[in-house]
Amino acid sequence: MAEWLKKVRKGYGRKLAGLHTWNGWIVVVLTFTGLILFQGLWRGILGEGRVLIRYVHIIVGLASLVPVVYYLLLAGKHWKQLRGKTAQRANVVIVLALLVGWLLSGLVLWQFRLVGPRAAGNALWIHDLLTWVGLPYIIYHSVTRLKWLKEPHRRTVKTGREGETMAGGVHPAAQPAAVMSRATFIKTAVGAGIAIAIGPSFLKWLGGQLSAGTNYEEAVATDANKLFPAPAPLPASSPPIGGGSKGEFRIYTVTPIPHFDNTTFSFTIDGLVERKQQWNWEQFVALKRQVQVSDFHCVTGWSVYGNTWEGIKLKDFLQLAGVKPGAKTVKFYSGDGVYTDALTLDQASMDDVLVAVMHDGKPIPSDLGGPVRLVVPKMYAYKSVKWLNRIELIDGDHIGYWEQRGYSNDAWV
Ligand SMILES: Nc1nc2c(c(=O)[nH]1)N[C@H]1C(S)=C(S)[C@@H](COP(=O)(O)O)O[C@H]1N2
Ligand SMILES: [Mo]
Repeated sequence: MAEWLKKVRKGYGRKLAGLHTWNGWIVVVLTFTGLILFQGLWRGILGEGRVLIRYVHIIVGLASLVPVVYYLLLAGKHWKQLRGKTAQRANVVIVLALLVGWLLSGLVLWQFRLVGPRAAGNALWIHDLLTWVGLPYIIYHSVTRLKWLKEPHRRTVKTGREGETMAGGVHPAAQPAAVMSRATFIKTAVGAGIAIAIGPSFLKWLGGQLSAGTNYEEAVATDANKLFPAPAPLPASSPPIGGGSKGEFRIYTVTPIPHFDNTTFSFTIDGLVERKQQWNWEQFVALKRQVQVSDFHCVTGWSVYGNTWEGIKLKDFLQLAGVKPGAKTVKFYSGDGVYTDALTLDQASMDDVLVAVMHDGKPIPSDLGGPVRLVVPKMYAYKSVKWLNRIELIDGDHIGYWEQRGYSNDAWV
């Protein structure tokens, strides 16, 4: 055996225990940061803290490679030691598979730019699936392994003097069977608790994966916007020429979801323009629209393919208002009062940048940024401002909401 390997394996039992503890803490940190990243609720509350949490998640995730490799060096001996202990061997395999699966899919997600949206989408799917299957397993594993849950004869309680337990008269293994049932009861309770706590989100996630469009239909059905008349779809939009979008939007917002009616809706173009424009809903819905099919990519890894959007090209708006010579940047405001973003004049003049009013032949529901949202297909979706209600031309630069909080100003997919 190589000298270095001998060194690694010296003090094997102590090292194995240390590894287990370290690994446990890594999983705890990854769980908390991961759940925060997953939960839409935290987006607005944390702001730039979210980007920091993402870094912590990535760095600790990468660091989880260390205990895995270290364990593999000790694995031969450990495996022999577990001969006959099927449950424990299975546990080792499951935990290793989870860690490696999370690590590999996490690497792909981290390098989303290199791998492109398809691979990132698949990696996100695997990362989520492993989480929904693996996390309950690991929680169950750690809770049921707590010392106070073990039957007394399996506890390694040190007695003051050697042989004292024996002298006490009752051999621990001779404890009545009732103790066993207590442990079984608690394990069952813990399992049920986890199922109740995590089950619904898991089923919801699974449902979203299996039946694309359910959430969307729900969002359309419960649309909080009350705007009349409803936009009438063009023939290309209904049925959608894209055949209907494939994938699930995840509803992202940094504010409570705003909604609008005819008295609160308005749409404005101002700043460095020749002719400032303002529309109410009746006027806005009468503007001539176009239909376009495009893909939608979020930086966090999910995509929705083949969306049929219907709306007004941004470049038509710019032409209508007349851009003044000094203008350099097109700034977008959301009706949520918080979110903004910007494009250069060149980017804003791209043919596929759309001020969208309909998606797959239906009004865009409030959850998804309706009645009016920006769509910039060639860029990550943080440029696609939801509840768009104002376009301003400015001479300087503008750093958007997420760009201020650490997202790259270069959003090209
Ligand atoms: N007003 C506003 N627009 C927004 C956001 C937001 O939080 N607020 N999130 C952006 C991000 S990061 C993404 S991925 C998409 C998500 O769109 P969806 O919620 O319709 O899926 O909206 C973008 N536009
Ligand atoms: Mo996003």
